[in-house]
Order: sequence, then C-alpha cells, then structure tokens
Amino acid sequence: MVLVMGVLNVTPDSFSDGGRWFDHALAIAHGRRLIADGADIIDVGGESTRPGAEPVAEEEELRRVLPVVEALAPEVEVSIDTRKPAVAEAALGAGARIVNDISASLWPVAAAGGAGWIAMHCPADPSVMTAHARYRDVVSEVADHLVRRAEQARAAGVERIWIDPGIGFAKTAAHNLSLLRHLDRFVATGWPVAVGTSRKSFLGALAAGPDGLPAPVDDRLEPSLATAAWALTQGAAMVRVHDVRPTAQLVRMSTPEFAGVGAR
Ligand code: HH2
Repeated sequence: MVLVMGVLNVTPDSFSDGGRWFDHALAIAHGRRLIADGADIIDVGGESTRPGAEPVAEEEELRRVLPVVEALAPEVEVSIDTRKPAVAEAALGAGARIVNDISASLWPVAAAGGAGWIAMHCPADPSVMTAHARYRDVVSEVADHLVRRAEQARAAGVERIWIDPGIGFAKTAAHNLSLLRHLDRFVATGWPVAVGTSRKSFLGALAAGPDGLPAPVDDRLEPSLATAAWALTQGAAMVRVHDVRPTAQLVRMSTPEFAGVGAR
C-alpha cells in the first residue's frame, strides 16, 4: 500500500502552513490529528526550503523539532526533514526512523542510525535554487543523480531507501510536469519513489480561476489530490502531503483490496 507522509512544519515561514504549528504543543496536537487522519509517517521539519528561504541555524532547528519528534515517535513512524547531519542525528536519537533529505547527501547518518532515507533531488541551496532550474533532459538528469545516490546509500548499509524527484526544487512548472509525466521512469529504476506535490505553486497556476489568477495556497486541495492520484497510479510508493485525510482515503480507494470489496 502506498504510504501517506503527513507534513508537519515547525517553522514560522513554510510556504503553506508557516507559523501554524510553530508552537510545540500545537505542532504535537496537529501531528496527532494527522495520525488520526491516516498518516503512515509524520514528516517533522524545522526549516522552510521554499524558494528564497533563509537558512536556519542548527541550534534553532534542533529547538524546533526535537520536542515534537520525541512526543510523536512512540505513536507513529517519524521522519526528520532536514539537510543538516547534526539535526538528522539528534532526531534519530529522539526516535525518528527516517531521514527525509532534500540534499540527498545524508545517507551516512541514516546508515549509522539504522534509519530509512529519502533522497530528494535539489541541485542547489533553496535560497538560490531558482537560478539552477536548467536541465538538458530533466527526467534523465534527476533520475540518474538519484539512482547514483541510492546505490551509494545501499552500499553504505541503508536498507530502506526512497528516491524523490524534488518537485518544485530548482524546477520550473514545465520541469515539474515533465517529471510527473515520466514518473514511470523513476519507478522503473526499481527504487521506491516518493513524491511531494502538495499545495506547490505550479499547482496554483494550473488551477487558476476564470480570472486567470493562480489558486491561492490554501485552495489547492483538488490539484494536490489529482497529482497524488496520478503518482500512485504510476507506481509511487509514498506521497508527501499536507491534507492527509483526503489523501489517505484516495490511497485506500485505489487499492485492489477496495476493488475486491466493491465487487462482492
Ligand atoms: N517538499 C518540501 C519539503 N520537503 N521532502 C521531500 N521528500 N519531497 C518534497 O517534495 C518536499 C520535501 C516543501 O514543502 P513544505 O515542507 O510544505 O514547505 P517548506 O519547505 O516551505 O517548509
């Protein structure tokens, strides 16, 4: 069954939920709501990586995420969304079991901690990544890069590995659509594929209203669900989403088991 990863940003400035779960108690309560809604994994992050975001100091990132990881880890599988080795290591110590790594470079930390690892493609620091949205062949370049990293991680002893094309990370809308259209190429590598399209800005443009204005960030549920549905029909193993309840239903409704029940 496709895994639903629920996003929990303990940040003041994330692009869609910045500031909403910045307080630890609110973050933990939201995490529990996402579990009740059907999340298989809660992805705790303490640094926004939206285009142009300012980096966060290590100490501050640790302060943001550790109490939340500690509180939720006994209740659900927790991933830590970070690009800092020390934050990943401390989060694994606090109970996290997956490193969700937008730098695709932290496999040694995952290997040392016996954790799973998500290798996401992002060729430059988010503060400057928009200028790096240049590819000759976006699908081949991203897939080749991720496969090389996944092979290194496997050789280092990481057992659970996912590759993620990094939708919206140094990608234009055309690149994002191309990666989604050719998701089967990622699936065909044999590595489990994770995909995160939820509420991202290219969806706002696609879901523009009759006035031509992009759909605002809090009005992108339908395109988020449509792209999650596309990803799972193409063979993705995990979808990373803000709206867990409808996505978990979508996943359940798309399984052969459900079809079997319907046929009885
Ligand atoms: N997208 C974001 C953050 N982490 N991790 C993976 N594996 N795949 C993604 O597509 C991905 C990710 C960006 O979304 P969000 O966390 O909601 O926003 P922000 O970076 O502003 O906190």
